[in-house]
This record gives sequence, C-alpha cells and structure tokens, in this order.
Amino acid sequence: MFKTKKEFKKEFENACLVVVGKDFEDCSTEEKYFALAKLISSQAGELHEQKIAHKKIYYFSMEFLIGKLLENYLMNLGLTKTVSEGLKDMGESLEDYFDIEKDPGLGNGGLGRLAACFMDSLASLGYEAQGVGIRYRFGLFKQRIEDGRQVEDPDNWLEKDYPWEVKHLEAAVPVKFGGRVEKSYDGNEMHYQWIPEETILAVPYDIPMVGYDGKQVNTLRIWSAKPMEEGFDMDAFNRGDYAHANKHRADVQAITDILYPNDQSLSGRILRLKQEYMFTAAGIMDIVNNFKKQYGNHWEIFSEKVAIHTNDTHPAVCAPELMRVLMDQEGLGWDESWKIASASVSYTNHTILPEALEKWPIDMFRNLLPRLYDIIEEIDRRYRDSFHKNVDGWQEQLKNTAILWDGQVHMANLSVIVSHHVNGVADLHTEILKNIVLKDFYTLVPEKFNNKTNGISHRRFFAQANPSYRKLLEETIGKGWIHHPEELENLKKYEENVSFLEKVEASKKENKIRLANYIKKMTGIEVNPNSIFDIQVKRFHAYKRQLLNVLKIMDLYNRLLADPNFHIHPVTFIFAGKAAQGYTFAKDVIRLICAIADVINHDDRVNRMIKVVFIPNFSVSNAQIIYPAAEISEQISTAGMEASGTGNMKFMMNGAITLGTLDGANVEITQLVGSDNIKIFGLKAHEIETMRHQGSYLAWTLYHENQRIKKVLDQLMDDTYSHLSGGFDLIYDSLLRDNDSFFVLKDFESYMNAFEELVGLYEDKKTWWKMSVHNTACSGYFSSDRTIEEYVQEIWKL
Ligand code: Z16
Repeated sequence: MFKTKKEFKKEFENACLVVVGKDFEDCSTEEKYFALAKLISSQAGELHEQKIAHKKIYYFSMEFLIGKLLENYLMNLGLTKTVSEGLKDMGESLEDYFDIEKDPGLGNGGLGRLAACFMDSLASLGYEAQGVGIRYRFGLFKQRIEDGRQVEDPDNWLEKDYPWEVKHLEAAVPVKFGGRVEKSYDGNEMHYQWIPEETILAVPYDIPMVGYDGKQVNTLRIWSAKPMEEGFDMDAFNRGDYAHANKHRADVQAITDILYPNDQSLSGRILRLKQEYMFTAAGIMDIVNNFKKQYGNHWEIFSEKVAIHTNDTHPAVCAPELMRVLMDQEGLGWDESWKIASASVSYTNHTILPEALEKWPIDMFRNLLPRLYDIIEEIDRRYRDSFHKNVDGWQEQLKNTAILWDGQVHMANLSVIVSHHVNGVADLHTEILKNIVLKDFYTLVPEKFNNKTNGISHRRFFAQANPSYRKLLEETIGKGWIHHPEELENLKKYEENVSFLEKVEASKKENKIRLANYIKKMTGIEVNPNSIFDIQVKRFHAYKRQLLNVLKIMDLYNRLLADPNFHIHPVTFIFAGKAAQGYTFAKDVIRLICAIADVINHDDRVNRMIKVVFIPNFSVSNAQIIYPAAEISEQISTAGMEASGTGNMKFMMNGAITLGTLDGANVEITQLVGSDNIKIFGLKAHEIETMRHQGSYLAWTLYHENQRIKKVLDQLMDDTYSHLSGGFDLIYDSLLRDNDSFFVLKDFESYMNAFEELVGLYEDKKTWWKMSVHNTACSGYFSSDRTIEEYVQEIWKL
C-alpha cells in the first residue's frame, strides 16, 4: 500500500509492467489508466478483511448502476492528492484517466442506482455486505440523437476488459433449468430429485465496493452464464459442425447477454425468467457454501448470520430456492427450511404501476423451474390452508393475496408471503401500498409493513460531483458532514449571510459553466450560463410527464411571440433520459423535445430568452455534471405514481429548488424545507384517485375552454414543429382521444403559474440563494447512510 507520492510513482510504474507488460513510457493513456485502476483495486483488496461472526447482508438486485469508480475510490481512500500530484510529476493528468473509464450501464434508472448508493453506504458505515447481481455483457443501450430522434447503440462495456472486476472460476456454481422432478419414498419420507434438462455454469466476477475512509471494502458479485464443460457438443465438433457445436455455448451465454431495457414494464419473456433464476440460484448457492464453511451445518443460526434482501420482485425466488437447497441438498424438512428462509428474506417494493408487477404464466414457470414450482405450489397451498375463512370478504382477500391465481405466478404476493419485512421507498408510497395495492396483506399482517425512504450517496452526488461547493463547505462548516450528513444542518446559520450566499451563487455559476461546456461539446448548442437552468433528467415515461414540461415551453414560446410585454428571466430548459426501445410514446416525447429545441433555438426573436437542450445518453457520469448545475429541479409526476424518485434528492442537495407535485419523496422534501422553499403545484394523490374512480375528468372540456392549451395542442398537429421528424399525432391522441390518463392538461395551469412564480423569485437574489442554501442544509436526511441505518436497525438487524 503506497502512502507517499514517491511510493505511488514506483508502484504505478511497476503496475504498468505487471498489468500491461510494458514500461510506463511505452504505455498509451488507456493502458496507463488500466494499470492505475488495477493498482487502486488491489489496494482496496488489501483492505478487504473478512470479519467473521458478524451478520452479513446479501443485497440481491438485478441492477447495479455503479458509475465510474476511479475518482470515487481515490476520494474514499484519501489518495486523490497523492495520485494526482504523482501523475503530474510524470507528465500525466489524472482527469484524462477519469475520462477514459467506462461507465458500466448495468441498470435502467432509479432502482439500479439506489442499489449502488446502498453499496456505498454499507461499506462507508462499516457493514459487511455483498451485492448480488448479473454481469450483463451489454449494459443498457447507449443513446444518440439523430435527425431529432433517439437511436440506440449497443453498450459494449467489456470490449476492452474492465479493470475493476476479478473473475472467480473456482467459485462457479451449476444452475439447473427444465426437466422433471423425480419423487421417491424411502419408507420414511419423500425425496425429490430435480433431473434438469440443462445445467449451466454461473461464474462470479467481483468488483470491490470501497467505503469512505477505506473503512470497509465489500464486494459486488455479478454472475455470468457459461456452458458446463460437458455441455459443449463434442460430437458435432468432431463432425466439423462448428456452428452446431457452438450453438449451445451461444444459447447459454445469451442468458447474461443483455439487460432488459424496459424500466418498469414486464417483458414476460422466458429469457428474463432465466436471468432472474440464474443469479438468484447462484447467489443462494454461494451463501450456503460460505455458511457451511464457517458454521458447518448449524442451520439453526443461519438467519442470525445471514440477511437476504430482494430488490423488487426480480429475485423473488430467493426464498423458495433457499428452501430447495436446504431440503433437497442438505436434507432438512419443510418446516425447518421454511423457518430459515422466511426469517432471512426481506423485500422492497419500488412501484405501484400494474405493468411492472411481475407475473409469470404457470406453464412457463413450471416447465423452466419444475422443482421451484412444486415448492411455490406448496407455499401457496399452506397459505390458503392457514387462511381464516370466518371473516367477511375472505374470498376476495385470498384472491388478492394468493401466489397462484388466474394461471399465473404472482411474484409480489410470493415476496410478501415469504418475507419477514416488506417496505415501500417513501412515506406516500408505503401508505399507498398499505391502503391500496397490498391492502389485504396489510390487514392480515400489518407488522410486516414498514417504510424506508430512499436516499442517495451524498459522497458521490455532492462531495465528488460538486467540488466548488464542497470546498466552500469545508471552509465554513468543516468536513464532518462527509461522515455525518445531518451536519449539513449547520449551514442554516449561514442562510442570512450575504457574502456566503454570494459564494454559493458563484459556485453554482462555475457548475453551470462546466455543464454549458459539456452541452456545447455534446450537442453544439451554446447556452447562456446567466440564464436559469431548469432541468428534468430521468427515464422517459408517461407518468413522469416530461410532456407537461414540453407543453409549458411551447406555451411560453407562444406568449413571448404574441405579447411584447411578456417578460421572464432567461431560462435554459434541459432534458436528458432514455426511452425504452419499444416505447413509442416516450420516444415521441423525446422527438418532440428535439423538434421544439430546433425551432426555438433558431428563432432569434426569443433565443436570448429561452433555449431548449436535450443532452444525449443520460448516465451516472454525466448526471454528476448535470445535478450540480441545476437551479430548478423538475419533479412533476402525476401524484401517486412516482414511488419515491431519487433525482429529486440529488438536485435538492446541490441547491436546486424543486418545482414538483406532492408525489414520492417530494412530500418529504416539502416537510423538511417548509413550503416557502419549494414550489408545489397540481392535484394531490387522493384527488387523482377520486377522479379516476368517478371518471369525472374530461380532457376535451379543458381543450375547448383554455385557449393556451388549445393552441399548443393544435401545434402538435400543424406544421409548427413537424419539419424535423414528422408530426405528433400519438401525443395528441393520448391527451384527447385517450382522455389524458396522466392528468397533464388538468395540471397545466397550476404548473404554469407555479413556474412563473418560481422564476419571478430569481430576480431577488437574496431570497433565491437563501432558499437554495436552505435546501442543501435540509438534505442530509436524504443521504443513503440514513436509509441504510434504518434498514440495518429495523430489517436486517446486522
Ligand atoms: C425503477 O427504477 C423503479 C421502480 C421499479 O419498479 C423498477 C425500476 Cl427499474 C424506481 C421508481 O420508479 C422510483 O420512484 C424510485 O425512486 C426508484 O425505483 C428507487 O426506489
């Protein structure tokens, strides 16, 4: 482990030789980056000491959006200065190395990034943890804009090797699929043997998860599918039929080839079910192997040593799979296995959208996982048996909570039944789960339910992403907040301090210029750093209502042209985010943004006042440039539909003012900052619920009564914006023919007024920057350190 600059230079030169096989002088920048990453990775490895006898949490997640690691790990290990100065001596620039690193796209959005923030907090707080996931050969597609449309390119992140991962062939485990179950009776009890049609090999790759101060280094273990040695078709190979000999290999590897890009929608594809079972079964086998190594067959203490968390229902087969291993492999009985599994597994729900709640056709499930199906059927049978059939409406209750129903396996119900705790991800979301989505379960087992409001890594998204603000904070409230984010509260003392407010404004300006340069580089568009940066970045989805934001800009444009007295402070409207390939509506909204951007940015009558930018390929790495530059944070989902949101927290911490609905964690942001320091508009969740119920909302009426709405909608159909990529009938129809399912038009007026009031406040600098500082000061609550402490104390009991 190097400490000084001199030691670093020596070890780095050595790393070039060992890793790349060349002298430092002969290495390309990319090779040098590779050597440095390997060096830091091995430093981290030295810190990875296995603490025995502690309870360990295994966090199962289909997605981990970890972002780039080098800069973060140098910061966490306290090596940034040593390394950057050492490199400077050698004529190198650390920033160049940061640029080279690939950002693994092993996730879609919020759920995957949450898992990564949790890994950061677990390690930083010193808890023993392992992330369990999938090593997709292709991450989420890379997004490019061509002729005003989204184009998807494959994300071949492993093309040149990934220096942070270490393959562990010795820890590979077999995973079975298909076939049948053989039952035999030995005169005493039944034995079940799963005779699979196919067995594949799951191979783990470990990525170190380095905590702040290097306190604890955990691992993220991601699994890759390979054929078993015997699986290779030697006969075909010997016949010279190479295509056939390799087909099996290709079919098996296909299991971990791609990440499904449909964020929050069920694909129903068998390959997806294979992915889910593969990483779950591999992870469970790994846990059992490690447990046996340490504790032999003391199964009675399993749940005192192991906590298993399922991130959404994707790993929902954790509990039945653990039971299968305990019964079929370790010889335990049903009752004991059930007790162990249900005392170990817990579950987080991340959405109430029906299209995201996983259900698998029973036939498909049974054919692919026959033994698992038997176990699930027995869990379901016992659940039905234990049902109290003396309460009114029990049939309805049973129907809503049973695992097997309607020819399908209901994964959310399975998850609730097998878990000791079930949680939502923000107060409002958990209330909706308890009172609507899972209300029958809540009546039956209220004690299982609890809330764990999401959080974010304040180290990555604030300390690292916002160096100018970080420096300012260190000069005023010190460094304590990096360990104890609640200390950001100390900033409240500076809210009236004009010279401090000016420094905050200057820091924001610096971040805006950084983003403006990035925008220029990526899109060619020049933006004015003195304009207000109004930003909406997140996945494209109808319920997130990017469309509402677009209609706002169209309306502002109309009024700027029509009314010479209409004046607002200049604003730059910035969007970023990906739409699933097959989600035509969402892709059309991106197309509409690009179309209005093209018109407005080229219209010299208004382009000193407003501009519109779409930043391509939203990812963890450009997010770190975007959040710190924001002044207005757009969090405008239809109330009740965004489970929590986490971008809202990242913006708030970086001093942006939220313009939002009372949805997800916006509700808690409002409670924390007070209603004077946030701009809330629109219908409330219960009002939406009532209107949906009564069918009382008619979008047509609004269209005919409101001239401004009528005008912008008509412009979707005429030639105002159709020059670049065609018309926008689908969007128009969603609002009028389909009666605006997401209440876009209903919230339009309230949104416009809120926006204008908020922008009006910008003229008064003191008010604005005071609000901004107040938001940062109150944001410590949203550190994932707080969230993780709650999981640890109340669910995992580490
Ligand atoms: C996802 O990103 C989320 C939910 C889900 O069911 C599937 C995916 Cl891929 C998001 C929620 O939409 C968001 O509100 C929440 O903040 C995030 O999960 C983390 O909980």
